Amino acid sequence: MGKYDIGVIGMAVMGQNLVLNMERNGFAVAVYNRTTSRAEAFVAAHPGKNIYLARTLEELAEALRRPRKVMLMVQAGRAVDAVIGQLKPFLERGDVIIDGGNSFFQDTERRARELAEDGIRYLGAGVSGGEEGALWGPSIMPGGDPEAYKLVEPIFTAIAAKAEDGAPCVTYIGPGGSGHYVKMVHNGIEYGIMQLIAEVYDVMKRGLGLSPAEMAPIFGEWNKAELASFLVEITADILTRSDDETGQPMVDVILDKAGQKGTGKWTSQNALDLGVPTPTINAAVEARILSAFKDERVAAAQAIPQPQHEFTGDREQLIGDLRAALYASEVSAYAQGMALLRAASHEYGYNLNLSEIAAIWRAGCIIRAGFLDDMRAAFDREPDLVNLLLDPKFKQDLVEREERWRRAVGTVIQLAIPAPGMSASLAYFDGYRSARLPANLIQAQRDYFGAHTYERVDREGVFHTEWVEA
Ligand code: NBP
Repeated sequence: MGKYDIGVIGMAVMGQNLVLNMERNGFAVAVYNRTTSRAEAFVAAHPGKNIYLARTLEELAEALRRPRKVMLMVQAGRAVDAVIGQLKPFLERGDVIIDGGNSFFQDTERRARELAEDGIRYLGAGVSGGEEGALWGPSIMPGGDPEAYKLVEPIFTAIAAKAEDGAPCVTYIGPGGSGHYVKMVHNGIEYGIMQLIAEVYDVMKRGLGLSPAEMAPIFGEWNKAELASFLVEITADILTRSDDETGQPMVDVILDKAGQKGTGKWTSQNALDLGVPTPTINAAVEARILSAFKDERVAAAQAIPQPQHEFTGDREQLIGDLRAALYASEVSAYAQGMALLRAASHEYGYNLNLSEIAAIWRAGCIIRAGFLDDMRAAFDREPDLVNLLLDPKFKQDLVEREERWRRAVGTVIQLAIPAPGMSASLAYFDGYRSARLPANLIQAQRDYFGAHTYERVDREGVFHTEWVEA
């Protein structure tokens, strides 16, 4: 009979750090990696710890207390299916597999169904916080079999980040693939916020001609108040860093081609499938895609005359406007993400608790921010809040900043600096609070060329007009 509390498969950076976190919190951990040398090196680098090196999956299974708990920290996609297939013969009914990677939520639904046939319980757990989070306390979003969650709850509660009020940043999210769904939307919001900060940086660079060293204290200052957040904090840090080789600001020697692993794109794709607007997230995904066209952009920059990017107005005012615009745009991005979660909760029967989700994003994760406390309070006050923009606190915040937000977007457009995230965030706000949109004309056009019919403002029914007189 095994004596280890949990097994972790996948000894890349996330797996290793989660194991160290579990061990530090008093759990005995058995580890396995496909390439054994990697696991050997890890265990050898941490002598004296309560970590057992399993060289085979059979050894791993033997080492674990029953019912076994095995957490996968392998690359999302085929690797997860491969590991499950290899591990299953050594498991028994009632054992629990937890996929802690960034798996697509529908893959998680499928795997849970398939494993249930053999009585194996499955959890899909989103883990956010990068390598530091994994080591010192991530935000964890577990979904799936509720009984299985009870078995891993003590471990997850111990290793999760703790919010300022001491609450662990983990909660049972819901059934099926809901944990990975929430992690996907978390990452979509993350894409949005990163893009918004990058746009502000671009205005400071191209519009105001500030050096990274001059920008850093501005972001540092912003991080002390309403914009306090991990991403603003690391931006200030990044901007102070110099390249060891050239002495140049680090950010200036990094090629402007953004990578992506898919979670942002999945969020946009799923939002389109569910019919939920997420324009800031979509803009962020597209901005990363456009950034990858580096050679084409360089050629186009030569071919097409460049306007004057430099700002000649009141510089202090523009910096204040950018601050207001960043905050308001971030709230808009969160509002879109939360509205998507709300729709998915209905569509997939996830029964999501948006207040708890905001609560577990307060610490440990990449999108942690001071205002998540307010967001949690908003969904506490009104669990059925249809949109964060309607919450009294956030509504007031945005209305107060509206003039500066709008002036910032206008200025940035004048300067010909692309700010698709900020513009999309404002357009979402303007569109959402428009009682009337120009969709009446679109309906007329559809009816004109395709006899798609329309509804009327003055009476019930479905109508068609013969637009072209015979
Ligand atoms: P990676 O995503 O780089 O995956 C590497 C691990 O997967 C290695 O242990 C590798 O084993 C294993 N693996 C692969 Br690849 N194919 C396999 C297969 N067919 N069978 C068995 N093992 C296989 O590692 P990571 O960056 O630590 O991330 C782990 C998970 O956590 C991913 O889903 C990731 O998206 C997610 N995540 C990462 C971060 C982050 O900041 N990195 C943050 C949040 C979530 P090998 O050593 O034998 O090649």
